[in-house]
Amino acid sequence: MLHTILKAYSLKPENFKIESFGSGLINHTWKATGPENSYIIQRINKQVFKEPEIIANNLQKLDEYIKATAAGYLFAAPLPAEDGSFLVRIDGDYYRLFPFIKNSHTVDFLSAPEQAYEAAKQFGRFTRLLGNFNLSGLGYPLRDFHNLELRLKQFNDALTHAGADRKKNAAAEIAHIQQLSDISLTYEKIVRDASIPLRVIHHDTKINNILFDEDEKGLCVIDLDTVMPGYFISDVGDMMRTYLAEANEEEKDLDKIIIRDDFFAAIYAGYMEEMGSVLSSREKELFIYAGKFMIYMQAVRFLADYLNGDIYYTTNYPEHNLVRARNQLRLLEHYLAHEAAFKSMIAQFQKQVAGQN
Ligand code: ADP
Ligand code: GN1
Ligand code: MG
Repeated sequence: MLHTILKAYSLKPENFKIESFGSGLINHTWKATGPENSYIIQRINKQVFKEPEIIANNLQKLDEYIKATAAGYLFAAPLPAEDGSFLVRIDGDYYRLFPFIKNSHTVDFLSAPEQAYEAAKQFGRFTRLLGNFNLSGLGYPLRDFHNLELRLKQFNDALTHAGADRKKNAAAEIAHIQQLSDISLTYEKIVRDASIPLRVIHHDTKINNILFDEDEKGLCVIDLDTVMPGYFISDVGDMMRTYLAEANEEEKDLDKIIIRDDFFAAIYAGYMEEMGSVLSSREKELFIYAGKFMIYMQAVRFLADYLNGDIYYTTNYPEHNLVRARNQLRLLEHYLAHEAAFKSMIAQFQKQVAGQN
């Protein structure tokens, strides 16, 4: 089957060594290593992305815009197949091919604040360069992807339908989610008042969605399936969620979840270097809220999936989603305790910037 895909791109399968690649939870990825060029083959998860054509259209439009306005920017777009299409359909599944970006690598854990800075700068640059892109030209591959109000509703539906065992196992986490539900109010007000603008947002700013070069400098952002109109809090918040602690969402030993303030400073510095002159003052006020928003939403999503019987995220053991939810709730608790420290770091940055001007 993977051979058929390579052929659809006029490549000779016998020249390639194909292996599973990466650690994403949604799509399936392979690396096809060839004598000169290598490629990433990806099967789109059709349970999640019901209309993969929307992704292909979005990426094509964004690629054209970038080529016209920011030549030289590395945009990790898929390649056209022999017939010109950006998706290949085989046995009801959709596949695409990307050039494997040479001398690049991803990391699953951040060991130095410089990595957070590089990643934040890349994600900030992405949104900045697409600042004048006409949003009406972008489709929604996932409707309401980061609609926290709806995620809470889905969580409540899951709770209504969950089996007694799962509900009992998750009793403490369910109560915790319910206690913190006010986090959604700020989001709901943002939407109601349209107080901050929609922008071209990546929506999955995990560290393994950044390619680094051999000197650990950021090369580009990848995993563009969820690129669509959204709020900047999604991208900044997911960086907070995934960069601040060394232990990631898979960690079972919750005592290993420790927030590193210097990583917060690095995210702020990197993102603001690109977006500081673009964000409105209201958006800037929401910088810290972004982390609460995303960590909370991820806890809600993992716990809802546990209650639903693990139908969305790949799981490797029975309580995997429950452990992930517990992990995210612990991270959120620490995040809330660090808010004052984050505020004073931002104030210090602003003083420095004012001093420079
Ligand atoms: P998922 O949606 O499953 O997270 P990704 O698009 O992030 O899938 O790809 C999974 C992994 O494959 C990435 O974390 C990265 O290591 C690698 N990868 C993806 N695209 C490229 C590329 N163009 N060049 C090099 N590596 C890539
Ligand atoms: C999924 O595809 P991947 O693993 O990068 C998910 C994100 C979650 C993330 C949690 C389409 O991302 O929203 O934050 O898992 N993507 C989708 O690890 O649901
Ligand atoms: Mg990814």
